[in-house]
Amino acid sequence: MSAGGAGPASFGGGPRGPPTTPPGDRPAWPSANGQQAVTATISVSGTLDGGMKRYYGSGALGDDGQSEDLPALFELADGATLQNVILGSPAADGVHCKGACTLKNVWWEDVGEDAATFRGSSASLVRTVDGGGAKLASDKVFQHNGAGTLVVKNFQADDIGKLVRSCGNCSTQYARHIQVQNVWLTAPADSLVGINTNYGDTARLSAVTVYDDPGRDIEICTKYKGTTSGEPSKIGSGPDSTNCLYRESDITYVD
Ligand code: ADA
Ligand code: CA
Ligand code: CA
Repeated sequence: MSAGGAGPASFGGGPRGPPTTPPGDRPAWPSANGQQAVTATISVSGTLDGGMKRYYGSGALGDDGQSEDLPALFELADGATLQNVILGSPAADGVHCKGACTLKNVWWEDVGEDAATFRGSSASLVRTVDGGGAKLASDKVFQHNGAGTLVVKNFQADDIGKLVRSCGNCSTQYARHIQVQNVWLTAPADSLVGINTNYGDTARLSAVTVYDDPGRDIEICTKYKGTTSGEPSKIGSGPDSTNCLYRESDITYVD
């Protein structure tokens, strides 16, 4: 292969570059290229490319528990990109995004309270998670607390609670839209996506592969009645034409 066109063959692809794998192929979990303790939240505006370094919490960020209001290892400004990063353990509250941020090829080896939280009050906001993966989430991986859309694509998750949840009880609630495309989920897990139908949430799912769930225990799209205080109540699950927008054929099971 020549060094022209799409770029030198030594760049892109593989565990050290951005995902170039076509839809359908699950990439290998990457190995870290060095590591760094994070003792104070790293603010990101523009792009932070970690070169596949592992970042793990220490000191004030050394909490591996499930208490709410933990600080994040990375806090992304509106428009920021975090890429080629591994979050090790402990990971506290992972990544916080204030607006239309992008997480590209970001991997969580042992999710903290959650992996990433998305905020921002504009209905036109779109944030994107492209590539990467998450393991060992006691509860949620992606917490959508803002308005607008969250896209998760080319992502793998293994032993989690929920992959994406539209906040069930945030004090300000919004209509939230979730797109999950080309995602590999390995049991155990409670749910792929959880949405609040009473606030007009939608989830569009395509090319989802579920591994090791012969009992079909994982809920694909769980519907709740969200609240602004107290616990949300579960209404049901499964595809429909208004909120959980997918067909059974969008989900492939590999038992
Ligand atoms: C839980 C909690 C929310 C919010 C969320 C989060 O769902 O009920 O209020 O704290 O976690 O962002 O982690
Ligand atoms: Ca939480
Ligand atoms: Ca959290």
